[in-house]
Amino acid sequence: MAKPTVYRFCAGPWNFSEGQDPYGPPTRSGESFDWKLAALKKLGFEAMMFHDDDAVPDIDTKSPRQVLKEAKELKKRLDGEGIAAEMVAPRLWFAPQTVDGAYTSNNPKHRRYAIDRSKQSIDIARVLGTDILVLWLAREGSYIRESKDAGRCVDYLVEACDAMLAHDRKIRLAIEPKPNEPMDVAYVPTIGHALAIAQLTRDPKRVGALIESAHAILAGLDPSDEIEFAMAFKKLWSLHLNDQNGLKFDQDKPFGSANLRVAFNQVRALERTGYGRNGEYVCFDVHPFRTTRPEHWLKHLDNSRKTFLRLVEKARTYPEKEAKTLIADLNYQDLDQLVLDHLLGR
Ligand code: XUL
Ligand code: MN
Repeated sequence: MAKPTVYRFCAGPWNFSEGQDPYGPPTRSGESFDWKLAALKKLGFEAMMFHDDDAVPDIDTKSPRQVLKEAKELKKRLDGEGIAAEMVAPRLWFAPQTVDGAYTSNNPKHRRYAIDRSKQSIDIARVLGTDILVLWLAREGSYIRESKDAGRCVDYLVEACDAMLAHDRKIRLAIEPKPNEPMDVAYVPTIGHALAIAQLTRDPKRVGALIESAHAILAGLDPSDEIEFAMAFKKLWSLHLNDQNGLKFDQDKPFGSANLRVAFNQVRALERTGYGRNGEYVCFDVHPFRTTRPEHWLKHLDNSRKTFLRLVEKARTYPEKEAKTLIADLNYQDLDQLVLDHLLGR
């Protein structure tokens, strides 16, 4: 039997958000990057994930040389704290060039901007010592269907991936699907879509996925099935655990907050498939509630990990034998109760 996985944890600077939402301003004053780095360390997390402009602020105003210089300085600070860079993700949803899509914009100059910025993110990833480029395809979709050609957009996405794969022989692309928000409908809403795109690229082995619990729930799917599906292809290279209460805006709640059983099944899927055994991190893409006071600023991360580790124990002590007997007997009624009793602690 394989040794139990020792999980390692990760979060991004945006997970220390200040409470702003579309209807109101921040409720906590901003903290510096150094404060966030120290906070991660205090929590005992081992890695940080970065958008390109988390790593190098105001990136579009800086020369490529300056960008690399600042990336190197960041790498030194990370090394000094003993924190690894888990991934880099180009932020392709903020600049005026990405107003109607990045790789799938109808404007060829804007598509070029997106590809160039992605290549630069790969250069940053190389400096920071990670081979994972995460692609959350925020604006690759449509506000109204008639504005774009969905088939052509597949070609554009493949062309963009090919350009990134050609730029660096080692880089791996982890596509993070999400079905909507900010777009009405996204072109890559599920892991199946992401892995299908991978097959069309010049090096399918280097195109995989990142699953976020909330995004899968927004697609009407069970995140544990998405995890098992991606792991069946050996293509789950990163993970954003959080929670989501039904079909509404992306909530990024603490892990297990909305549905403990769905969270348990995700942990069980990770345990069953061996996620983490090749050095993958468990990242929490969670945000503090708007009401959170500064002295409780780290609770959403600490609590997510606490719940995760308790569910690991629940997965490891799950009465497999009893469950097997009930499955063989088609007694799903008692199987259902077995799971509930196990979670409630008999
Ligand atoms: C958006 C989301 C992003 C990505 C990184 O919903 O999850 O934070 O994880 O770009
Ligand atoms: Mn995410």
